[in-house]
Amino acid sequence: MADLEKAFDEAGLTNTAVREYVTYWAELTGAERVEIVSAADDARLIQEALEAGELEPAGEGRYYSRSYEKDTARSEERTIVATSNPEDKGVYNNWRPSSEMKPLLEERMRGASIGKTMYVVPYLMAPPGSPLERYAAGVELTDTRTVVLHMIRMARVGVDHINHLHDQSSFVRAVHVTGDLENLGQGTPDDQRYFVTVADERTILHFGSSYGGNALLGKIAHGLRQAAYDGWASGKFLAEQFMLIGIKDKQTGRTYHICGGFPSASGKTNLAMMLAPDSLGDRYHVTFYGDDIAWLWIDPEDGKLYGMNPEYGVFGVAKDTNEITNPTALHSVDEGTHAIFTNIAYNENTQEVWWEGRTPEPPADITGWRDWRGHLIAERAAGDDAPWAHPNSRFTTTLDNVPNIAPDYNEPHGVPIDGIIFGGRTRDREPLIRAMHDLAEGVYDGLTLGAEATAAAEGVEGLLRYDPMSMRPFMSYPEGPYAAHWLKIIGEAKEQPIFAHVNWFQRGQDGHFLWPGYRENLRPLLWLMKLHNGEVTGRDTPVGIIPTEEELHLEGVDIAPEDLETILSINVPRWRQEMEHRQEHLEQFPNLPEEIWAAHRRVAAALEAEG
Ligand code: GTP
Ligand code: SPV
Ligand code: MN
Repeated sequence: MADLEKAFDEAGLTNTAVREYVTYWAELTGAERVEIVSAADDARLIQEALEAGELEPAGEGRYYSRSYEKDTARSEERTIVATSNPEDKGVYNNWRPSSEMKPLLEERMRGASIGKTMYVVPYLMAPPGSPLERYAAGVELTDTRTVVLHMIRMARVGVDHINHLHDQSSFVRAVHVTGDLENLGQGTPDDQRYFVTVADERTILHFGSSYGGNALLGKIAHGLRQAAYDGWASGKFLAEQFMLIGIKDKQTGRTYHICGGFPSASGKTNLAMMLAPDSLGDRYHVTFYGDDIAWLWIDPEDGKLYGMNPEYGVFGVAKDTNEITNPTALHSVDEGTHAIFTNIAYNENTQEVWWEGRTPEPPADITGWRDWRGHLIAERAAGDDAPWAHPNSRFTTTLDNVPNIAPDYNEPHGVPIDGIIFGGRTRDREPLIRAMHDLAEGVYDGLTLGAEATAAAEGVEGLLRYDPMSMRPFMSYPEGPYAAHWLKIIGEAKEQPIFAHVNWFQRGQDGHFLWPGYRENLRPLLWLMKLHNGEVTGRDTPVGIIPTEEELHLEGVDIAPEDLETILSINVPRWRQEMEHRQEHLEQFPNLPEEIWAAHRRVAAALEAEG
């Protein structure tokens, strides 16, 4: 292994525990070369990827890639959390014993990188100096160059993040082996893929995909599953699939910070990149901290709840992103940003890109256009109207490219949290916004978050299912202790954040969205902050406080009066039905704290008491 030692020395990788870890996996996978990566290598790696045909140019300083056609989203049923303690088994974490999973993954990975380069990607899932830094360091090993390029955009990457660790071995071991994508039986009974987080050993072993959360291990596997487990095991923090924004009131100079969870592909990125509606733009400005993950903790010095985004980039849904819905996102992937698009449509002559919803109609001149699979649109059979872009196609760009990035996003101390929101993709019942009365009701609401499944995961789109706190696919420990950990952490905050449930997706009989959404979503959030400040009172209902029309300040909003009435009211019979489903849903979880059941009974009783 003389070569390896030389490579470590040349790259300045001094952490001996990391050196041992890399050596072990280089031998096991049979990698031909080992290359230690830092963010400064990006331009060279991009050039290599272009030459190898892994990327194509998409205008000046932008790139395009296609994934294998059966590898386009996270696979929830192949994702497993393993530990040595059977009590870690929850309803959603797909728990397996680590003694079973580790040998299985090692067997899959043995010799799988023969002839390939193993890239060593040391990363940090936190701003440097964060109080949670000790949980944030990791080293991803991957055999795929485009995964490295995505990691450089999505995380802070370089050996400095792991050389100076207090405890040299306190980094997450994140091993990614792609495997032979064409022979893995994706979605068949003979599926070979496994995406395993061995949580009590802080080890991630992912085999069989090079797409998104399956392969960028700092993001979902470390930033959510591993971190949620660490936060619980240490008793110190929460790690949630949350966006995090600031709303600056230019008149008073105050900035409110709101974080919140919506299930995958349900609007976090769009909310975090929101422009204020024209009529409110002189007074309010929304700043972006994060769009997918937030870690939350209590600062022992001032007793306040703080939050930060552990990521360094955005892996955003392309579909329906346009000048009207999200101009901020479009600018974050302008030419020169070095953004990477995946699985959208691409014109090989002009290097243009397109996706459904980018413009109302696809490009009229189809010359040179290929769909996400790489097939020429011009050669499609008559009547073939399959989408040009995959519904889970994405763009990847770093935070510095996001036009409304918060000026203090890189500050290690995080930002104080004023509000926590949960939002589903729900076609009926859920009003535009309802604020909770207290912490227990807030956690209860999060646990009963229901939403339609989306294309971000393999499975049936549109199917309604519960998705507690939007963490169902990322849950790493049992739901009862999860609820208790939430009550404990937030309960310690000297100033309690206000909780609310939002829904931008209620629909009419004909399927149209009742609420225009996007930029207008600022209005209910402003109302929430006013409610928190005691400036408005709203209208109390059995399921929370909802705004009156006047309190929402709807000037300039394009909405029919009957639609407005629907989204600002509670359908009591429909809610009574829902309570039965909630009861069943919560009964699955052993050891759910009594406070949660009490909140459930309180809401049920209030609904029964309604006329
Ligand atoms: P993940 O990255 O998968 O976790 O998704 P996300 O929660 O960040 O979702 P994102 O903001 O990318 O939105 C997903 C889809 O919902 C996109 O196609 C958006 O155009 C659409 N969307 C977002 N906000 C709204 C809204 O207010 N109204 C409507 N109708 N659609 C929205
Ligand atoms: C999600 O599916 O919620 C994502 C994309 O944020 S992925 O990184 O693929 O998990
Ligand atoms: Mn997500």
